[in-house]
Amino acid sequence: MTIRPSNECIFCKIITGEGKSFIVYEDTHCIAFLDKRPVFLGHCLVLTKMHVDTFYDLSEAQVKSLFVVAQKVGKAVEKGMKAQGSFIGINNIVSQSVPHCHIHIVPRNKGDGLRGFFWPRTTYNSKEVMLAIQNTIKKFL
Ligand code: DGP
Repeated sequence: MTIRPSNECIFCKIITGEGKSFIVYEDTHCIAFLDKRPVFLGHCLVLTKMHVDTFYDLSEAQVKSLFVVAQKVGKAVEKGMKAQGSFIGINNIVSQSVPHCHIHIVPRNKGDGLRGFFWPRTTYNSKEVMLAIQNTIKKFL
């Protein structure tokens, strides 16, 4: 886990002003800017200014400020882009191309073609399997 601004991190460079970006919101702790390769126009990234690799490395205070800003920016994205809704997501390590925790906010409209964000779904074979998995996860909480 890295919790200090990193010279290697492209998002830290955006935060310090060394890297170019189109910022839509900024406060003491968080920043939001346009994703340069948007799923749809208006797709924003929201992140803490403090470099933290993944969602699980955030402190409780950081989680709070990040989600408060994500809610604010998400509402603005929906209104500004005249979208019917939005998708909010965080990649952690797998599919995470920039290791500085960030929330994707993607404006969505019915029939926009994403069809549930490309997630293939599976099923549980039995209630016993569900119970075993429920207990396995609960052990770590
Ligand atoms: P992820 O794959 O979940 O880590 O998302 C990283 C996103 O960051 C991806 O959608 C593209 C975007 N991105 C990568 N480099 C830059 C950059 O230099 N500027 C901006 N604005 N977005 C970037």
